[in-house]
Amino acid sequence: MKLRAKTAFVAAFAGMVLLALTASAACSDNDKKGASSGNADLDAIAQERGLTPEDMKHALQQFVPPGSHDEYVMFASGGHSGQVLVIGMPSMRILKVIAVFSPEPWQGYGYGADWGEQTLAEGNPTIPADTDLTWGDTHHPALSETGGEYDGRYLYINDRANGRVGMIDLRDFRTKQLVAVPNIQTSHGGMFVTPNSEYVHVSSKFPEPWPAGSYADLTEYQQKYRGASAWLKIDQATGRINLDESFEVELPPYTQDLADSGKKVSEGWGFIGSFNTEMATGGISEGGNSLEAGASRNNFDYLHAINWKKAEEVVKAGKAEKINGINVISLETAAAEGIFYLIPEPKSPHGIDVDPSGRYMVVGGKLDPHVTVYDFNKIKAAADAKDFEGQDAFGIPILKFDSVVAGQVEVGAGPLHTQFDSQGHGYTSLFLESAVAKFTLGDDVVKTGEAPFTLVDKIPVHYNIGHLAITEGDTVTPDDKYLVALNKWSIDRFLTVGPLHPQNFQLIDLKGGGTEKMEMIADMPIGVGEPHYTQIIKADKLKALDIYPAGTDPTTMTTSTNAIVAGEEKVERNGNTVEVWMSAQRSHFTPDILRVKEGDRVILHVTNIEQTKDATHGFAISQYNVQASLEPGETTNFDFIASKAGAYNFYCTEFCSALHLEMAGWLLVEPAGSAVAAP
Ligand code: RUQ
Ligand code: CUA
Repeated sequence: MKLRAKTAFVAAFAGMVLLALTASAACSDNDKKGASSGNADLDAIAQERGLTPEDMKHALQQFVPPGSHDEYVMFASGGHSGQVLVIGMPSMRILKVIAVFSPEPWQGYGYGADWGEQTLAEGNPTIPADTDLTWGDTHHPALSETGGEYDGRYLYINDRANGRVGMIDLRDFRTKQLVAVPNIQTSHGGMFVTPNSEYVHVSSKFPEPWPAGSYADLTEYQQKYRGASAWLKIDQATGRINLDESFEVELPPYTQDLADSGKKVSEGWGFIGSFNTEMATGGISEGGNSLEAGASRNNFDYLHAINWKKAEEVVKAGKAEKINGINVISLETAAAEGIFYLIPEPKSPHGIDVDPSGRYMVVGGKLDPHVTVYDFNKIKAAADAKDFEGQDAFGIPILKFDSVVAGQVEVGAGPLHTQFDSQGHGYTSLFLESAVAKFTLGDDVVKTGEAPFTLVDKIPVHYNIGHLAITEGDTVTPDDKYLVALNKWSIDRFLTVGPLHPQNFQLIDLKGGGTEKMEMIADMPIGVGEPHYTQIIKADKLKALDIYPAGTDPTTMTTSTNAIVAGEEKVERNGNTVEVWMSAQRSHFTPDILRVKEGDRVILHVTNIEQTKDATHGFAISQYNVQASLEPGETTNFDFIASKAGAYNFYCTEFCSALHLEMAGWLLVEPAGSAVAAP
């Protein structure tokens, strides 16, 4: 099934682009000279399909010939699908959906095999302890970095809904760990990794009664509610998060929003935007104001600047307190130790993005047509000189706006997020205007001779853009090739598929980031969730496995103790437990008849003993909700109770061979008390 669908998709896509490709060649070379008969055909095709020379040029820019590979790989959050999408660029072909927070049957994630079951269970919060979460709202993917460059090892992603973090191992593109981050119920800020992947950061969205797990009425919001900025320690060998070596900084009950990592000159710092420093709690139904009205009264909210290198030292010096299993630096300690500063940002901002030089921080005005650009050198100088305008209600020093701002640029209506090229330009998404604005940063980073802090270009997008991402965009050396606009609405861009429309990714050519105008190349409908953010890595940085070494347990990435080779298959009974070591290869399972008794515990270890690329098998048992994908070399374990008597068919769910349909067997569950003896 999967193979057929994939083939049809690629064929349709390739067919469309080939037409445009060949037609375009006709245009550029032979437009006016008269055409050879071949080119005349192509002209005819272009005419018949109503393609303009411009269309054909764009098709050429996006086209990746059948069998050829994309230059970039985009990791896109899958929004409330809970998953991550892997998309080739520039072709914009979907390469994979990675299961993270939601069960995903085609990958056997959450359907009886221990990899998915354990990973999903590990992500269940301990406070409250009784929730089996089966979805997430993925927002901000963060690739691991070395020296400020994506290194292709790991990918982290946050769950906006439940304050969790997922870790994906890019050796096999599978989720290896879900972490319910203590003291964070909902998350937004981050994810980002520090420039050498020491930590992956996530901060809370809405504050909660503190410490997490207690209760306080909203009337005690200011006194009792708190947020947290979590610095989660990454184990370099496995990519896993180690909570024992992680820490949090307590945050005031503002609504912490986006966040970004310092780099180069600002390395060692993290920045988190906020809104609702008014600490409004809503209450339209209780005689109060709506949250949106209450949260927009003040002229300024606060950008939070956190010195994580200093925080790390403070934790080592024993000045943090364990709360719900993680070291927490209190607001008091953070203020006293010079870890935490507040910087006024024009009201209700969105987005905070650090430029590749690490010097400039750009904040989107959201309701105001400006972006505000801060200068880290000024922030550092003001903090060192204690040049404060005062402190907030929680004792955190507030820097003076005028002392730290570098400039403001009027970019257009609804500025949200900013990305950067290597030529000193920022590119800001304009949600209300449905456009991307390109402007210049400060003198020292602008390489084009344009004046600093000026708008230099704008391109319409379709429609309601949220994030945007540039190839290698969050590194210290962005590739000035493509920009992807992540549009929340598509309205009329695609065939109507019911009232729930696809989201729309749009591919924009950056023309090398110089002074030329941005150019729209292609649309890509996204048929699942609301993808929030993406990071785009050069494809040759990824070193993914194409088969597992024989007998690999994907959970640990080591050889499974239950791996077998052909001939070692066996069944053992121990009281009411039946343990089976099974092999899978084209086109049979060995053993292919399993005899158990009703109520037996069945422990099944299945090894795909093949070492051929793409020779994946599946293993599914009818009526038992068991389904796994067994990639070549993989050993997977199941553990279930044979609770229903009957003869159940099990079969391979991947069309693996000409005799795939014959790759099946029987789970015979003899009724309790049956005279027939199971082994
Ligand atoms: S945020 S659309 Cu959830 Cu990344 Cu600004
Ligand atoms: Cu193995 Cu189909």
